Amino acid sequence: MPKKIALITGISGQDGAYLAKFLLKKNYKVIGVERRSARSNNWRLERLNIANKVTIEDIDIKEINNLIRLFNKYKIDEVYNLAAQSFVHSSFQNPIETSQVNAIGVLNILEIIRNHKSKIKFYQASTSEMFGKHGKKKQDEKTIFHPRSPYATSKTFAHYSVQNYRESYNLHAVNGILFNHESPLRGEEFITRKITLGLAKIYLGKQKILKIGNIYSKRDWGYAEDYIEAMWKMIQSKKPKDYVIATGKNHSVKQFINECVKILKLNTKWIGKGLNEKLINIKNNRTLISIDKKYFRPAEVDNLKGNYNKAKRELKWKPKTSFKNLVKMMIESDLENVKNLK
Ligand code: NAP
Ligand code: F7E
Repeated sequence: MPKKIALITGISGQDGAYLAKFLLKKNYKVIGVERRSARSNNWRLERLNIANKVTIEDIDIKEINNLIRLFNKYKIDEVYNLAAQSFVHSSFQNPIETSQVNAIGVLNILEIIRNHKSKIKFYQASTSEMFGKHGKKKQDEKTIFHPRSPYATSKTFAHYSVQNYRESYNLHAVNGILFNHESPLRGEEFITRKITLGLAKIYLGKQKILKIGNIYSKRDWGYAEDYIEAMWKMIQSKKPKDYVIATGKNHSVKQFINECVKILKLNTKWIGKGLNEKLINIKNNRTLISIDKKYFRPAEVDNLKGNYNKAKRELKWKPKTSFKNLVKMMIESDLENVKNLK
């Protein structure tokens, strides 16, 4: 049997790299879409030892004509659309670019698949950020969206577009509503990685202080590789549907920091309130973490906790990695990274 061909947009990102590794193991031919840039951004594929096992095509998903050429070049079976301007904070500074990629970029691909001769399955990277100010204890597939950022509004547009193309043109298109998922390959600007890298540098004497924003927001943090399997299961299912993927537990940013501090066996305490709250080293009273207003967002998503029962029931999926193990894995990886810094 010929190999199935999977197209991954955003292959240079955290999820793209892990998904490529997963699909290669399943004997797919993997084509990756990457934006051309002067510097190679393949470090994740290299870390996973798969950079030479995937075929890279330089395309920006905002450019529909290049996408059309790509779909004519390969006989694609499955598309995983992971490309996005995915950083919520910068979506407030770049709302138009964010929407062009996260909303119109998705519409570009849906239009191509609709016009294509063969049946192509489509996975869209939807997000728990769409729930925003939800007022529910746990969020599931039926929870009403209340997006709180240009990132979330653009992803909500894409989410509804996928549903609309499924209903209107019978496309095999699914939305994976994934809650935050992290790993040693997470981008350094996201809070989990910012904390593990920052504390690893402080621990090894390479940095004095880490400045962050709102430590009271809560997220349902899972491990990225567990979530990749859910993407694949979703797209394989006979009837295309949308699924929430989460752990069902949440923690605050402050609790994430406390877990890191415990692993590093640092003797610390929190003092002060509001913008003056800080984490200090008890031995010498030095500040390790302080609050900086510039990392706050114009509108915050205070807390997220997912109900993944539908995925458990219908896809036989459940998360495997605990919060404690996730934090440990990230801290240990960043200690190694910092030791190897020149
Ligand atoms: P990520 O690390 O930021 O990766 C995003 C990828 O998209 C990068 O490879 C980036 O390429 C690429 N990209 C950005 N703009 C593009 C464009 N115009 N054309 C082509 N490629 C473009 O994100 P991630 O954490 O892997 O997340 C994957 C997807 O899941 C994203 O759509 C994200 O919004 C969504 N999501 C993530 C989470 C999470 O917790 N990680 C949760 C829910 C949903 P460059 O390297 O060139 O920037
Ligand atoms: O922020 C707070 C911040 O940037 C988490 C993306 O993958 O997951 C991610 O979006 C929380 C927020 O992720 C800092 O205010 C405090 O409440 O790590 P984050 P996010 O915004 O939840 C969703 C599901 C996606 O879809 C997105 O693509 O942490 N926070 N201080 C901070 N956040 C950052 N980045 N930096 C700080 O200094």
